[in-house]
Parts: sequence; structure tokens; C-alpha cells
Amino acid sequence: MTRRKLAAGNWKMNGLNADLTELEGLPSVSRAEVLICPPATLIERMARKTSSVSVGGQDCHPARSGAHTGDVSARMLADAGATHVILGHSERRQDHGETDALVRSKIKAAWNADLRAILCIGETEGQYKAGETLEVLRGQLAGSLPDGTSPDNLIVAYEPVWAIGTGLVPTMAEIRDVHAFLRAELTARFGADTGDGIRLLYGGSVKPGNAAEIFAVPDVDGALVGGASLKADDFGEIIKALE
Ligand code: G2H
Repeated sequence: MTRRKLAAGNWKMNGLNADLTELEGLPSVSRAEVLICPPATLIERMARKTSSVSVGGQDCHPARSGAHTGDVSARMLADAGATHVILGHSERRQDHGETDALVRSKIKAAWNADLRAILCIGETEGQYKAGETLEVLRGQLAGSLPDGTSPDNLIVAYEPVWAIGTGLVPTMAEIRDVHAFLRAELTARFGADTGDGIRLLYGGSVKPGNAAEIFAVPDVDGALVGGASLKADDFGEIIKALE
């Protein structure tokens, strides 16, 4: 199955209205898909400003609406123009105590709003050093993926926690082995068509200087990019490495 390459930017808690001009500096691409997940405050304006870049949220509440001060529902993201939502990012797990069960309920909420979920999974430094990476990932997939998962509604991002914003990156052999493992896990649970069709992104200190090498790894279908997605020059280089 052909999986369309994806460059996804995660602006995290960065970005003001003035930063939307970065969109103008991005290269136009024909084969790869480009997505930016800005803070919720910028989703609507970003979506109005571009048709070549998809726009996504960084989190959503599992409920459709209600008394949840400060939260944003999946329907609100879709209403603002989002087509995707990042769920289970390690910063949400660390800062807000998010569990696999909660992430699972958020994925279902995203689907109910016709959003494509980008599920983030990854091991901590301690788990990596203890050789527990695959076991951790297996548990996160099993605990957070609902029945009904398909290539149309889900993307998985492998983000080793120790590689996020640190400049550290696993070896290409490690990325290859993890992505092959994830592909096999998805195939075992959901069948060959679904397992083969779900896109797998690598995330964690992706930069212009390492993107091409990472994208050449089998089963890497693109990247979830944090810091290097904030500036058009850097993100543009990463996007071009995917084409
Ligand atoms: C990992 C990644 C984006 P960065 O969190 O999701 O961030 O590229 O800054 O390591």
C-alpha cells in the first residue's frame, strides 16, 4: 500500500498572530502532505489563511461539550477548521497525567468529530536504558487504540521522550527496528490492510540536518516536528526532504 508522506509541525505553546506569516515561506509540495498544529487560538485564522497546509489541534477533551473550564472539544477544533488532532503527546502525559485510557477516549472523541488522530507514543530515558522500549510501546498501543482504527482515522507518531527537544536522536537502526515493530503490532491487531496503511511518523529533535536520513528509514512515513517547525526556513527544508 502507498502511504502518503506527512510533515507535521507541532507548534506546542508557541505562536501569535504575527507568526502566521511563516506559512508564506513554506515550499509548495505535490507528493507529501503538510500539517501544522498551532495553539488552539490560531487554528481558525491559520485554516483561513492556507489551503495547502492542513491544520490540527494539539489536544482535545473526551467530552462533546460541558462544564470543563479551559478545555477544548474535538468538535470545536473541527468547527475552527482543524482536520487532525495530536493526542497523547508525552508533554500532556507528563504535565497533565494523561493515561492510555484517557487518550483512548480522546481518540474516540476525535473520530466522532471527523478528526484524524495522531497518537503519540514513546519511552522515557529510563525505560530506554532498561531495554523496555518495545514493551512500553506495545502497552501504549494496546491501551490507547480503540477498535475501528483505520488508515483514514489514525496516524501513529513514535516519539522517544528522551529525544524531545534535546537534540538527541536514536540511531537509524533503532528507529528502523521500532517502526518495524509498530507496523507488526498494528498488523497483528487490525489486519494486514490496516496495519500496512497506517502512517508512522518519527518525532523527537527532527531538524533539516537529520531529516533526510530519518526519512530514508523503512516504515518512516514522515515526522512530527516541534522546534524546527516554528520557522519556515527549517520546516521548509524538512518538507523538501520528504518530497
Ligand atoms: C517532539 C517534537 C514534536 P521536537 O515533541 O512533537 O518536538 O522536534 O522539538 O523535539
